[in-house]
Amino acid sequence: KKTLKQTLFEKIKEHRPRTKRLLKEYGDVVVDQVTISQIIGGMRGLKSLVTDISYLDPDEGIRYRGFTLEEVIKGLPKPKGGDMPYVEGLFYLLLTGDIPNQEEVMTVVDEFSKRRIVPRYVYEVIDSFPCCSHPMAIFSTAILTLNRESVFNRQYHAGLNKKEYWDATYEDSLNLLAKLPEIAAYIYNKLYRQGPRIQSNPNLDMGANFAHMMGVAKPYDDVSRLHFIIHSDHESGNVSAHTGHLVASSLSDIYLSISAMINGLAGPLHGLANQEVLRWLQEVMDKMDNRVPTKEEMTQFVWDTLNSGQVIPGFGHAVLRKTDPRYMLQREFSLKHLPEDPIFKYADMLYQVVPDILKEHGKAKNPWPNVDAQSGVIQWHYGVTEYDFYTVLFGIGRSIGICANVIWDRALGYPLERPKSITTDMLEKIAGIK
Ligand code: FCX
Repeated sequence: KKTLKQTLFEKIKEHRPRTKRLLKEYGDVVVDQVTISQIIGGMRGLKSLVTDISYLDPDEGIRYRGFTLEEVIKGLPKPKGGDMPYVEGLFYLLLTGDIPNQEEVMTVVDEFSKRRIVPRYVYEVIDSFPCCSHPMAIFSTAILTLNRESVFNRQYHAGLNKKEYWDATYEDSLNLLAKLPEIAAYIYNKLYRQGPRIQSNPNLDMGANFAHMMGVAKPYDDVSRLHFIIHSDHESGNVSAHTGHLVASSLSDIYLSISAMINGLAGPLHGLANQEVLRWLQEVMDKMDNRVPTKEEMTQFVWDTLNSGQVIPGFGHAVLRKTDPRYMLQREFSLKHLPEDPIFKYADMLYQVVPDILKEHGKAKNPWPNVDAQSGVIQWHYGVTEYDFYTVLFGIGRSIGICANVIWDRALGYPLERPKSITTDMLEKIAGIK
């Protein structure tokens, strides 16, 4: 019986010659050109990164290792009685490209369970945070605190061979991923519950264990699995994935890299948008005295937000040009489990009115909803109403994809990332103005 690590190593050995050949024989082949608007405009659309973990098609949405989200959810093994697959199975898929069988998934569940215990000092650091700190700042710091545990650092300083970097990074990644639900549930309890914390249950898979520690009954285990799976990866150029990859490219360990990517995820144009959606909806609800607004009333709220120079959170995307399949999956879940939920009705009303308004507004290249327009709605329904916490959940999911990416970055020997910058003067010369 092969372990995940053995299977991964076989895949790495198969893949290495492909990268080597591209570099050696085709290194000068032109892939893309870069324009001034791309340089000033956040490198939008510039093909300058490589990853095999996932690919984002503007019209179709994300594929993990070639599989659509529907195929991932259908194909991965599920726990007994669950509608959503094991998150550990997703990690297997992202790392190897193969859909694992039940037995293979259980070995990963077992690995995670063995590595889940969080050192006491992490809890002490969390406890010492001043009041009103944002959970993302606490989460990022808790992860950073674990940097002293890094297997990679220890082995690197003992003279680790480059070819083995991925192995130590794999160990660090599993050690960290297994602890993230524990850390997140502890932060949640400390900030919002303050009762005795619910200890984790080593017999449960990641999603079920998280639901158990949060003290939320079924189907919150499936909610957690779905949430972690659909948030795990969105190819390489988004702020969190890119940050994780960039920081790791200097051989910073996985704790430093994941903490950094969490900080990028915490911005309102990226992961924090899911919190912003709920905050915005709450404002609307307050104004409406909790009554579901008419289409006309909602249209007015949306225009008021746009006219005051703010974005509509949960809509638009830098790459996608259609409704986000991650949004649709959550919408389907909501239609099945919480069709009468008032916040869901609000969110659905937004789905009906916002795209046409954004088209009329004429700025956003993509008027359709993204993942963040729905995720908070589901959390709210199951009693997790503290929306400041929502991006932490996104962060657990995203860590899975970024760890897979960094392990492969190291396996394929990707170098330090270091693009070149130029000055405005130089741009003006290139443009022929000067
Ligand atoms: N509401 C209002 N205006 C919007 C908008 C929205 N939802 N989306 C884009 N625009 C505006 C932009 O602000 C920009 O205006 P400007 O010309 O005055 O600067 C213009 O439309 C063109 O932007 P566009 O090219 O379509 O989008 P970008 O690639 O620059 O940015 C994001 C993409 C996602 C940042 C943008 O659509 C946005 O701000 N959306 C709201 C926040 C959000 O939901 N973020 C989460 C995205 C994602 F799913 C995630 O990372 O989690």
